[in-house]
Amino acid sequence: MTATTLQTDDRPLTFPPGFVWGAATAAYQIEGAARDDGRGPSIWDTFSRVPGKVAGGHTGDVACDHYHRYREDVRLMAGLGLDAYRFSVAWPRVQPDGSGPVDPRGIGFYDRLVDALLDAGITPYATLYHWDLPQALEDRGGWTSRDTALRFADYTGLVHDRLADRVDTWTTINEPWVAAYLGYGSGVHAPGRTSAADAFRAAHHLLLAHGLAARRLRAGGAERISLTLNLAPIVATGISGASGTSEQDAAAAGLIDAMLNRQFLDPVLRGEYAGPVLDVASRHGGLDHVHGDDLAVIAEPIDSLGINYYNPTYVAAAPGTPPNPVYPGSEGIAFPPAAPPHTAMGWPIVPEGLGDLLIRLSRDYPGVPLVVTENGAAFDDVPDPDGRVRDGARIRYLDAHLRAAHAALTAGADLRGYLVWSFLDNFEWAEGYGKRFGIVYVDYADQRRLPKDSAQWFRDVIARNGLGGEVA
Ligand code: IFM
Repeated sequence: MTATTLQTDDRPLTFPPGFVWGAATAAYQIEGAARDDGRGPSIWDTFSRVPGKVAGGHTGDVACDHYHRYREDVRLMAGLGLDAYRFSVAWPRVQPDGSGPVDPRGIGFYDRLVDALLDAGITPYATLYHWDLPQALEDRGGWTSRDTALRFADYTGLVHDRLADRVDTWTTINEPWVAAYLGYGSGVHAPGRTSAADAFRAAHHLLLAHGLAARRLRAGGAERISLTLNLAPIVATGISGASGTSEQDAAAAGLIDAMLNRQFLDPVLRGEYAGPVLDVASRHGGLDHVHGDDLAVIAEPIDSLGINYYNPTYVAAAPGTPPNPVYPGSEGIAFPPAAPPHTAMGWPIVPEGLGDLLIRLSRDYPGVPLVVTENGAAFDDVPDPDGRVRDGARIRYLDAHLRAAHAALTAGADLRGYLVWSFLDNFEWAEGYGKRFGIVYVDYADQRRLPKDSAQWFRDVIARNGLGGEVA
């Protein structure tokens, strides 16, 4: 993609009236209570028990015990003044084996959570799928099976019927690229399969599931329907990571942009697959899983696009390089490491990337309002002896990204809200509990919550609907 990097400085700035401030989490990462109230096993319960798959052998069995502590958590959210809280519904709580009637105990939890949020003046943003596929469906093919998309549409209808009177903002699926390419391509996420052909099939069925669910939600009267994608500017760079790029570097960047970004944006917002995606897919298992009117279903209009932004991806042409398993077709492409600074995940800190992304989306896919549904950083937070978590690095990270988002807004991007990832420290998938993304610290030994300095800072941002001049 072509980047038009916007300049920012540290002056106070204000966001438009009605801008939505929030925080996000996901069910498997925080709820725990993995066997309570009839919840069935998900692919993450299975995968996290496979030795070596998750750092420290951690599982989501207990996580932040949010299932039992949601009232305390909602009180903390209210104390920060959040406008919106984005949570995900655990499919295996609602339908323990992925089909059949609703388990009233499982959906009952979300009933209570939504009521608690509304009582606290916080708008619930419900995500229907954040990677915890019922294991019973994986046993029948998982996302490589078309039937899983049909099951997802039924599940969506059941959850919507139960919560529609109080929830009007719905996200179908979180980060289908991650679910498909880390889950079925590289195998570093559940269910741990390692087949490019399976990853393409999974990606298509996740998109189909989104489209079918969006239609179901629309038919049920849902007001705001969304899909959340993990998107990144793809930056052509020289093989050493230095600037000075060739046409080959630019072509490499174009291909990776198609595989990461356009593979999802184009079907949803244009009703077509990008040419390079079709080329690569046809060389990896073919396209027989793409049926006649699938793209029309996938392109069901949405009311906003959710963007999860963490960092750009750098690529360079490097003949002879074997393919990266998360990017089928990437033979001859290297991913040079980015210059510091990095977060504790090793991800480069590049706030301008968020501004570039928002501008690019507004230019290439006009007409759809944008919401940053995740942005944040893991750092090695440790409470001081006085119990305070001085996470100045996170405050600087968030401040810089909000400045970049504001610059994009000023340049015309239709950005409606910003949700920090994450409200709580939580189970960071294959990294276990070692990586802390929260603005609220969780002491996993006793489940104490300690709002970090960044939480207090975010409260002030929300209260002034913008940024002050000085940053920690
Ligand atoms: O923790 C994840 C989240 O589940 C999805 N988006 C990225 C986050 C950080 O890796």
